[in-house]
Amino acid sequence: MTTEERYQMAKEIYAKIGVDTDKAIEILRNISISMHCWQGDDVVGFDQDGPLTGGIQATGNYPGKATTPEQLMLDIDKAFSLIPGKHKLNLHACYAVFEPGEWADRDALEPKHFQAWVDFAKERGIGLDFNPTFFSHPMVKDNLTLSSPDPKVRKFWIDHGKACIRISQYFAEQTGFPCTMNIWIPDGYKDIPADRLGPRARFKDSLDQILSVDYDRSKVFVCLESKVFGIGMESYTVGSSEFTVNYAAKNGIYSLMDNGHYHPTEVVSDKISSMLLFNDKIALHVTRPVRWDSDHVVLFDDETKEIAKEIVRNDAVDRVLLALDYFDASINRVSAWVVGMRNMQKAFLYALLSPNEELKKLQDTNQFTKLMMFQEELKLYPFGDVWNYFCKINQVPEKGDWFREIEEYEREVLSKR
Ligand code: RNT
Ligand code: ZN
Repeated sequence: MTTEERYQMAKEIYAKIGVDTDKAIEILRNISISMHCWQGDDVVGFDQDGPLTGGIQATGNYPGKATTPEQLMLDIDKAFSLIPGKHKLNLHACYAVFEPGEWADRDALEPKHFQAWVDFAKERGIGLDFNPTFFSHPMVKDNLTLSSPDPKVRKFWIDHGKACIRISQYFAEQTGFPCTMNIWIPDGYKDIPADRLGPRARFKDSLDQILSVDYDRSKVFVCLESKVFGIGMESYTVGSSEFTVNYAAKNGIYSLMDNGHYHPTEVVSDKISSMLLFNDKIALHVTRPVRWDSDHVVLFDDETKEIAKEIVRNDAVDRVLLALDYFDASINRVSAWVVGMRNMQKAFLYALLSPNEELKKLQDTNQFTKLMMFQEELKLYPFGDVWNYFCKINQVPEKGDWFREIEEYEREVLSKR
């Protein structure tokens, strides 16, 4: 049977439970995910050659990682060619591309240092998102940046934040797509602090100063990402959830929830509805924490599906700024991108192929036995046939067929680096 024939059969099966597969495909086609450039080189970047710091870690030593902007761009293109639909590219400030002999420190970065990425995006008709890089730099002193008691350190990072807002605005103006700019700082303490308020007060003031830059809020969506702990910062994190959610709400910016940044039994899928009730937009980093914030590749697993369901059934596809955030250095890095992106899309498709109104009715009429049965039965519906058809009409390989291209790319390109 051809992919089309299988799709026609699946379409009828879904129609019996009131699900329109054509409509689901149409919605999925327009869901754009921000693909993080940092999976391609283990979060190293091009503006310094020190180690990755900030309490985050990429583990593994798989050969072939990108070490130049040209290589990273080539790898990103390869990944995009195997992912259905059109997506955004998420950059970090440490990925500045300097002319030969040129260099600027983080506090002095300008839009021109990202021109190569702007050209890349414009040629492909995609949008860019951005992140100031408050880690892997000698001015991170004692694990502190925007909350540091040292005025010099704090000023340096405030200037970095301001520079990044200007760069984000440039991205939006040049590409025609709004730019999501996410602030995450690693600041925290390994052991029990003597003062929890002081660092947070300084962080608050630093953010106020960064946001005092004049920028167009319809073009740049500034977000603030929380975290519960980092390696070496186990006892106290300045940018906790309460801090970021309150700061964002009070200052008209957005909260970003990374599903690796909570206690292990807490789930972001359960937080989305509350956040949507009080914010016109929310931002997410989808990742896969294995026992800790390990940033494994996103799978088509229960929590990823549940996150997608919350976005779809709350009619919030246009209100969620969605990015992926993981970095696995132990496997082919291009494959890691493709697997994670395709899995996020599969999770959306799964949610879109669910008779959500019907399920809500069962809940509201106390039919929990039937609700459980139905949700379990749905897992065996011919979802894969719809997914394969979606890949086909978007001109990317179906099933695992894309992996042949990864193998060839590894042979021809990555293994020669
Ligand atoms: C770290 C945060 C942050 C980073 C990226 C590289 O725990 O999740 O988002 O992963 O900025
Ligand atoms: Zn994150």
